[in-house]
Amino acid sequence: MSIEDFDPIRIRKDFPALDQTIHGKPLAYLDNAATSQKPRAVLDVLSEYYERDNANVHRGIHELSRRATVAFEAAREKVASWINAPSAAECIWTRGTTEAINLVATAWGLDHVGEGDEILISVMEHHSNIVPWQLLAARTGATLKYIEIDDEGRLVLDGLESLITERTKIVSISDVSNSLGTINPVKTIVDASRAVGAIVMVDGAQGVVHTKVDVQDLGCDFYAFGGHKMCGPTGVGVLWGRLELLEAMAPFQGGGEMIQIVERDQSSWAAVPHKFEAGTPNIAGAIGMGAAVDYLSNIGIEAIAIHESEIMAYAMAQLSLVPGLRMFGPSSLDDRSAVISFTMGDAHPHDISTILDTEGVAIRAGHHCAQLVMKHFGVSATARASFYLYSTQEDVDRLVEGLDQVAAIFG
Ligand code: 7TS
Repeated sequence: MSIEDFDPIRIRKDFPALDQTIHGKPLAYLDNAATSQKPRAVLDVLSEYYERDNANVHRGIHELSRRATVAFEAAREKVASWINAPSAAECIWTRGTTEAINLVATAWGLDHVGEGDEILISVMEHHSNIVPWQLLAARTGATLKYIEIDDEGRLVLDGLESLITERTKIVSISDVSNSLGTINPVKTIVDASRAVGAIVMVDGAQGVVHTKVDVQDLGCDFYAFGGHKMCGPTGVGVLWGRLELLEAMAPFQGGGEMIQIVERDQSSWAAVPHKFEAGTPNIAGAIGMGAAVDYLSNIGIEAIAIHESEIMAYAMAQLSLVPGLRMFGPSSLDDRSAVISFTMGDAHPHDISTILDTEGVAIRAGHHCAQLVMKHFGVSATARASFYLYSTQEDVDRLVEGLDQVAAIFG
């Protein structure tokens, strides 16, 4: 779809949850960085699967199992092409971004990271891309290091050579920050990591939602993302990894599906990706995520990105007029995604969010699982509005009107 044909009002009609009132006011859903709403096309695929095709995958020799398996594997092909993975076999179904990062930190990390080695992440990471590496460092004796951020919430990359050294085994970085919206120069980090032979993992939970991601072009080794922020169901996500790395890795969890032969004292493993998919997977979730890829592909991620940057330009301009409002993150739209974190005078972000909720405006308030970002900026929490393909200028106006109520109460 070209941007001329892109019509958020028509797109909104695809999302049943957007069509409701909250406390008597139409819902303005601005919490998309936490999770997106789901289009009818995805909801239908989920219920059709359960009503017609429900069976376990790769197991039964019966028609329903065949259908479920075909749809499950077709969804894998869809998510692979969404990120331009060289092959669907390199895409492992996980519970979400968090599990995908834990998979790498455990299954790759425990065999490749040791005492004296270094793991590099950044201060702006979501806790999902911090805690797994802390656990790995504690288990192996490795050192966890951080790329700092500046006062606009950008990575400080001066002196990157002194951070990424021969001791660095893995660098794990988000392509887009969930709390600041910063779009990170992942390729620069990949180049510096390649120079010393370090592996690069990208936390793509927020990136893949808003822009075209091409893992081959990025040059990273692992890319993690989930379904629920991109119009798909919760509880499903993908780890993409380079085939040679995945093949050399030990399994993450043991159980059914991931074995070739089980003997009393040992077992051998199924081929990638099944080696990493122990137990009954989230079959409906995977199929639903495939349907979300179809839905977004039909609209076109490029048109969605242009729409979001228009909404962001409008929102930043409008919010900059609100007295006492402080925005965090890059001031330029060029390296900023569809997220605005802010504080307002002395009003606590939870109070801002509560007042906005009474006006039907849904935002998130808190530390956004990014406590290191909050610490950097000397705040305990922020309010956060985040936009998506169905966001409109009217949503932004509703937010600004709601903030007038906040100002009226807090002065
Ligand atoms: N990484 C980033 C950058 C994220 O934004 C999130 C979720 C995760 C990892 C974890 O994803 P999960 O689906 O496995 O939980 N971010 C948010 C958020 O900003 N508000 O709620 C969840």
